[in-house]
Formats: sequence, C-alpha cells, structure tokens
Amino acid sequence: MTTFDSALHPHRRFNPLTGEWLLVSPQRALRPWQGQQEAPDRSTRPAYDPTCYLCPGNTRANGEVNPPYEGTFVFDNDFAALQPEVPAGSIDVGGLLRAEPESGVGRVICFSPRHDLTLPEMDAAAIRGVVDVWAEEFATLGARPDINYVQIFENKGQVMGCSNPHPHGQIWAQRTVPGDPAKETVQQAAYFQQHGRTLLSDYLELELREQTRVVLENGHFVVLVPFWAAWPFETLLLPRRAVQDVTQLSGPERDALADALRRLTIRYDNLFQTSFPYSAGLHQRPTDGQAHESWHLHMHFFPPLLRSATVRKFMVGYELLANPQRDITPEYAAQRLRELPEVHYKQLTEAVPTTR
Ligand code: H2U
Ligand code: ZN
Repeated sequence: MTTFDSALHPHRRFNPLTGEWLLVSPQRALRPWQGQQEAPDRSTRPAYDPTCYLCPGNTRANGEVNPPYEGTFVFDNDFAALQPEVPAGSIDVGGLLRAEPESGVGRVICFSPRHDLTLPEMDAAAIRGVVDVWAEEFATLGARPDINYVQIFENKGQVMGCSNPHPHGQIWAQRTVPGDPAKETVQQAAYFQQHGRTLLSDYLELELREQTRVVLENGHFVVLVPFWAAWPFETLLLPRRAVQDVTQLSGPERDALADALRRLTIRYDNLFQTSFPYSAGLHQRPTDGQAHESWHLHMHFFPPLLRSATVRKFMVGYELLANPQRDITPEYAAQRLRELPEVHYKQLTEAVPTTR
C-alpha cells in the first residue's frame, strides 16, 4: 500500500470553525469531462432600468420612492423575514415541539446607482463605500438591545435566488445568534482559551507559510480557499489583524478590504467568463454585549459553479443526508483561481486563457 496522498485518495477534512467534517474525493475529479466550452458571457444591461425597484428615483413594491442616490442606498426590506415587534409567548410540548418568537430587522443595501454594474465592475473607491455602509449598519443595528447578531450578505446571480441583477446585498439582524455564527463562536472561544490567539490568526499564519491555498493578498487582507472548503471554489477572506467586527477596521484596512473584494470577484468572473454567482457574507462577533475577543472577522464566499458557467455542484443526496462532499481539491481550486488575471474579461478583447 502506498502512503496517503490528499491529492489522490479519498479522505475527510475537519472544519475548525464549525467543528464539522467533510468528505473529499479527489479521485473522482479524474473522471472524463466532455462538457461544452461555453462562449464568454458578453451580455450587457442598461445603466438605468425604469422597471428596477432598486434604481434611483424608482418606486418600490410598497409605493416608496428611492432617492436619487449617487453612492450606496440602504432601506428597510419591504418584505423582511424578520419583524421588530412579535408578540410574546412560546410553545413547549414535552421538549419536542418547541417554538419561540424571533424578532429582528431586514435591510437592503444598493451597492451602486448603476443597474449595469456588479462588485467586480465597480472601482475600489465605490466598493470602499459599500464597506463603510456595512460598518455603519453593523454599528447602528448592533447597538440595539433587541439585536444580538447582524448578518450582512449578498446573493449574486439567479441560481442563488437573487431576484434582481441591480448590485445589492442584504442584512438580517436578529435577537438570537443563528446556527453557523453560533458554532463559530463556540469553536473560536475554545481555541482562544487554549492558545491565547484567535483560531484564524494561527490558521492564516499556517496558510501563508504553505501558500498552496492562498489566492491573493494585500497589506491587510488575504483570500484563500480554506483547507475545509465544501463548495468547489469556496473562499475565505480574512484580515491579517484579528478584529471582531468591521467597525474596528482602520481607513487603510477598509481600502484593503475593498481591494481584496474587487480582485477576488474579478478572478471569479474570469474563471468561467460569466458573472460569477455566489452567496457571500461577513461573519462577525455577536452584538450581545459580551467582549468576544476570540472572534476574528472574516467573509465567506460560497459559489455553486464547478465546471463552467452552467455546470454547478449540487449539494444533494449524500451532502443532504450525511455531510458536504467535494471532488476537486481546495489546493487545485486555489491554483485555478491564482492563475487568472485581475483584469475583468469584459475589458479584454482576447478571451482569458483557461487551464484544465
Ligand atoms: P434578493 O434579490 O437577494 O432576494 O434581495 C432583494 C430584496 O429586496 C428581497 O429581500 C426586497 C426583497 O424582499 N425588496 C424590497 O424590499 N422592496 C421591493 O420593492 C422589492 C424587493
Ligand atoms: Zn436597477
């Protein structure tokens, strides 16, 4: 028997942020792939769409009129999943039928007045404006006594259930700390207690030494494909300095975050020469009044595409019933992303060379 090689042999990997495992089957990536090579998506949209409910000056579903905004624009979601006032009460039948009211706030953030742009097509200064809005919203919502967790995220692309191509994100802020951030809170606290450093500081140091999963770096941020990535081209964006939330980032750090976001999303679009769909979001400390010194702010990108602009990874059978599974290794995914240029393919006349 030869020795174990994680690039060749089936194995499981541990996600220290959640305490869960996933299955990696690199031998399956060697299956023959005779998929179509799709033409680059060069479709365009108008800079202003009179039927878009997010464009400046337009009327939303609830009758409100958007201001003629020039940078970002934030409003309360007209169809929010969470509401600030919910009557008290609870259900507990034998510990098996349990329910309790949940209150909170839903916000929508327009990243730009331009209907035709997405993050990778915006300039760094405009993306910095988005980062500043995240910080303002986190500060205001997090300060409320009825809000203990603020989830900032973006759904991009129709396959991710995004309802409108106008560049925008959302915030759901609520009374309790939901599942994944709660797991990350427990895991990071346990690590900090044992090592006196944040889990992600030590993890980052290790990744910078190995370099095999790093996609890009700047002075303050690093983007990498985490060792435990579940989605084919999943990435983790993290600051070199352990901060608990986005309000603690200095001006230069916020610029660096904007730079990292821009460069990552350009690489993503270039990967399959399409507007690359994903769900992405910030994970930050709960706003429950505790110190949370063990928390290390980070951002997850969960993109579904696997082979091309149309061939995606499905998290189905085994993944739904057992745990996540992936075929191509995180190391291979990182290498693919590293090889791509940081100029958007729509700005190049020549097609971006893709390697297989
Ligand atoms: P998504 O495309 O990521 O679903 O976000 C759009 C959000 O915008 C969605 O949550 C809200 C929807 O409820 N919305 C409004 O608040 N007002 C509108 O006029 C239409 C959509
Ligand atoms: Zn629009």
